[in-house]
Amino acid sequence: MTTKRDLIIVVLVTFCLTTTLFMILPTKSSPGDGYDPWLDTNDDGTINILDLAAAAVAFGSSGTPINKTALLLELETRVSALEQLRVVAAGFILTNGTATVGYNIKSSVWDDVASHYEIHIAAVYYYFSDYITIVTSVGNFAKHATTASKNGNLIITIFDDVGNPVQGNFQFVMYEISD
Ligand SMILES: [Ca+2]
Repeated sequence: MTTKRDLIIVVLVTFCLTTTLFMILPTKSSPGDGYDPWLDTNDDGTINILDLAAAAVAFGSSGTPINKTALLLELETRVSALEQLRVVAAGFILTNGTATVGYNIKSSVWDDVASHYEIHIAAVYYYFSDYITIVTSVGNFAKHATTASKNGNLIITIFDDVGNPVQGNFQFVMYEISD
């Protein structure tokens, strides 16, 4: 009676012999000839004995199959969604206008005359209604922030609880929605 173990041994021996044969006989197939990336289990661009050996080792195992095509489509959908709503710039700005951490911030200053912060975003001519900019003021006092644009720069004004423009730490994220 042939057991499962015997069958696996037979398969492995067959692969070892096949390996030897493949080493002796030069391959005649050119790269890309009938190449199926789904069969290339180690993703090295070649279907060879290494891919077969991986299947041989896993021979007899079982589990929940995955629908590779559906998985690929799902990933493409997610990437597409990420591309449609893209972070253009972000940062944490201190009271004096210095960015402690920032993404795509070319410069950031406090304008003492205008009483607002002016942020130059790298490679962007900022117009307030072309982007989605979220600003959050930092602290435990009643403050709110507004966005505007001036000469292609992002303008952020922080107001205190009675509506006076003030200095204060804040953080912002700017998104771009693609058409
Ligand atoms: Ca391979």
